[in-house]
Amino acid sequence: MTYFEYNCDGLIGPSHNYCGLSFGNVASAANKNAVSNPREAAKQGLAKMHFLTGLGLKQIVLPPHERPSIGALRQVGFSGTDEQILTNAAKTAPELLANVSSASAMWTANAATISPSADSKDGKIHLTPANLNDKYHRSIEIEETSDILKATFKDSNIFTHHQALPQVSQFGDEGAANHTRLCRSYGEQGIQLFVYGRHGFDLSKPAPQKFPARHTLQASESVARLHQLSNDHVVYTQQAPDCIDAGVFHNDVIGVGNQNVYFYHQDGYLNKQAMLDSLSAYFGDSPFYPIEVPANEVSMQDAVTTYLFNTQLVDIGAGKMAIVAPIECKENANTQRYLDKLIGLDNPVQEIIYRDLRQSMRNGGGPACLRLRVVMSEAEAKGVNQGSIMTDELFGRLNTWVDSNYRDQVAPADLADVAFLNENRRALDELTQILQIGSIYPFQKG
Ligand code: SUG
Repeated sequence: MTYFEYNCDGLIGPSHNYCGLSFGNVASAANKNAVSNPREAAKQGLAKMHFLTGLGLKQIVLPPHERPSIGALRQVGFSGTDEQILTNAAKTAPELLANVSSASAMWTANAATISPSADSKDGKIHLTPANLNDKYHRSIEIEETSDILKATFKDSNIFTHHQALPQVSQFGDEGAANHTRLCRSYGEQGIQLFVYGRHGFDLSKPAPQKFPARHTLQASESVARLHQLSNDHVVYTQQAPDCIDAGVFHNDVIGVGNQNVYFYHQDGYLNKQAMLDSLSAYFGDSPFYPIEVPANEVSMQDAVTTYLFNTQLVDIGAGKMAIVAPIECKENANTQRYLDKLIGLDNPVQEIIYRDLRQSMRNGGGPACLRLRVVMSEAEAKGVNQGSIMTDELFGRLNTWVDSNYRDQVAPADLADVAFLNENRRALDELTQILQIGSIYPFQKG
């Protein structure tokens, strides 16, 4: 049986905007109130997906959420027609409207944590949507994310969908952005690395001082239990608090892994040696390549501005891997020098591919933020909604759909426009037909 890694990318939504909502995310704060270009954003994301399929990789498309979320406004007491609610919120609670309008669900690395069947005691693929409870604008993603995941990973004989963890800070869960599965080959039982920012209950334990640590040890442990992982195939490690204070709000901004490679920054972890020892123990006599980037070659600051570690490390066949990096890594002398050197070293990484994802990067989301990984066999992949799987034809249809439905400029003030809300709903309704995914949006359910 052949197993593949599927990348499930979030299609960037028609109301993609910059409202500066993420405290601790340097790029989001720096671009507050900038004018966005949703059309360009969606096309940059689609081009990345299509490019990866061209490399022989498997790709799934996850649709955007409906934004602004009228349901979220109703939950906090706005009433009347959808149009009245939008107008009233814009007038009386503009900061709330900004929060319920974020296109943040596009970063599907935060949508859920997924464990493949080879790692779970019951041989099923387990999915737990992240509660994202550190930020209000992200916490409202859970319900729609769960619906989208259930509509995409349809077959309940293959996929087990769990509920999100309790919606309190002790169980702060940011999903796969803090989770990496390493393995000898995709179909074998792997080792799952869970990286957390703080202890959920014991406040005397190390934690950052300036920016929030969004993800707790208790969240990671809960997901491992739900997914029926065996204790000797799980590693928990804490991100260095200073690194979070420097703007590394998720582990995928400071480390990325694939199969037998873990690529990470020297100063990323509180107890790095214990983490590496546990990973090495799993690999035993078979090769394991920890690639540590020294701080004197690439500073933490360089890592945060270029997203060197928010790269996709992908298998390109014949034992080789490529790094898919944001173009910003090419524009920074330190990261470019490092990447040029890396492909000459003794490890499977043989190629660096730079992609322009600036529309997403301005909100703090690089190539790896845009994707959620799931390992499936060919047989398991039959349980996925087939209309969501990227093909040349789907790429063409989605590009045409974006061209005819997306604006090329959105300023925060546009989010209050009733015509914009209706325009986006029409577009999303059409999208569900293209993906043949059924009625996933609240406005479609009536
Ligand atoms: O949660 N930005 C996201 C970026 C998430 C990146 N994901 C990963 N690292 N996996 C966040 O901080 C900004 C939205 C705004 O400001 O409008 C935002 O939510």
